[in-house]
Formats: sequence, structure tokens, C-alpha cells
Amino acid sequence: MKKIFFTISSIVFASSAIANQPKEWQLGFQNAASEGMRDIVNFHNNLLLPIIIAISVFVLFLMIYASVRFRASRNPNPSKTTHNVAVEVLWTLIPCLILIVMAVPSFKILYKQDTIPKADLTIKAVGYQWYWGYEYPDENVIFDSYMIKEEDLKENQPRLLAVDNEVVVPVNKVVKVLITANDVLHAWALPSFGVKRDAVPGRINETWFKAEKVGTYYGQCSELCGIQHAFMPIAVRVVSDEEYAVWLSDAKIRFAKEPILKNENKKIASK
Ligand SMILES: [Cu+2]
Repeated sequence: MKKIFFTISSIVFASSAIANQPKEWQLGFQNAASEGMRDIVNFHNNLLLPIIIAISVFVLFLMIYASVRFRASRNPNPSKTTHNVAVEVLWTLIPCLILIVMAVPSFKILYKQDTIPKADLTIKAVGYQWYWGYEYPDENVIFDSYMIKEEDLKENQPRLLAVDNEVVVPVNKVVKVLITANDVLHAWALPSFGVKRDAVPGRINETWFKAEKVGTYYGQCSELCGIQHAFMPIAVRVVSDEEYAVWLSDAKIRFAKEPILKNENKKIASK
């Protein structure tokens, strides 16, 4: 009973509470924090769900009707009818039309997600077995992001989702994400932003998001990548421009990438 209550309340209150991580007994999506995710949620709630429910109810009605109306006791001599052209044309055409009705808005959303607007900021996410590495290529910043173990969790840090170094991005800015992997396939996914892209070794995939609300958003690696697949979460902290500037100036010192020149000198020296 308690479970049912939680399920119902999570549906009813899902839109009012600010959720950026999975909730117990959650049904449906996490709340949208970007236009891309809002499109997806609207598409699902306002078009797909009504169609799915209507089809399910209709098929259920047909099954019950056929079982009752044509039961053996009432029809000792079954009908020998095998074909009905009109019905066959209808049950082919109507599903085609339904698919077209779903496909058109779906492609619109896909193309919109695929077109990356001029980016204010670029980050690179690299999947490793089993953690994420991040780079801010324009800022000479590089760091790794490990999950915090359960025994080390501080208050308000969600289990299996909190990381030691979060990705920090400014609010309302277009963030381009370059995604790749070092060893095996991973996938960088952040439900609140409607973002999910495969991280493929030797190849760079691109995606983007524009976070509209300040907060911390959690995602997880979404491609089975090995024994610790479940323990390489993704955490993005969306902050104001000022906070971002402060974080960045600190990160440039803490997470400074080794200067390229120095590296080259080493190489030359070793030759
Ligand atoms: Cu992975």
C-alpha cells in the first residue's frame, strides 16, 4: 500500500519538486532542466502516452469483446470467414498513419538536438574503466571525476551518484560536450538535460546542452562497460556566471594541464 502511495504521489508531485537525480519509486522522467529535455518530456507526455493508452484500451476492448461475443457455447458452428478486404486495409493504414504522426515531431526533436548552436564553452568527457575524465580544452584544465564511496559520503551527497570532482558549468550558456573513451565503450548521459551519447574509443562524439536552472545534476554511464559500470556516475554542477569564474580561476591552478611545450621538450630530450 505504501509503495502504491509513493508511486502515485511521485507521479502527482513530480512536476512541482525540483528533481535532478533519480527518486525512489519514480515513474517517468527526471525533471527537465534544458529545452532539449522539455521537448522530450512534452513529446512523451502529450503525444506518445495518449496514443499508447488509447491503443492498449482499444486492443483490450477487442479481446474482451471477441472472447464474450464469439465464445464456443454461443457459437457451436464457428464462422468460416477468412478475409475481409476493408478491415485488412484499415488495420494496415491506421498503424501507418499513427507511426507518421509520431515520427514527424520525433525527427524534429532529433534534428534540433543534432544542431549544435554556437558554443559558449566546450568540455571534453573521456570514459575510462571506471571513471570519467574531463577537460576544458580552452582553459587548460583537466581532471578526473571518481565516485565517492558509500562510507565517505557527506550529508546530502547521493549514494552512487556523488563524485569528488564535479563538472562545473555556467547557467544559461550553451555547453558543447565532446565525448570519447579511452578503453571500451561508455556513454555520457544526463537525463535532466536530455543528453546521452556513446563514448567510443578513437572517435569523438558531440552533443550540447543549455542548463536553465542552477543546481547539481546527476547521470550515469549508460553503456555496459565492465564490472564497475554502475560506479562511474556523472555529476554536473550548474552555477551562476560569477561562481563559474571563481571556480575556473581556482581550477586553472588545481587542475592545470601539463604545458604542451614541456612535454615536447621531454620528448626531444629523450630522443
Ligand atoms: Cu562506462
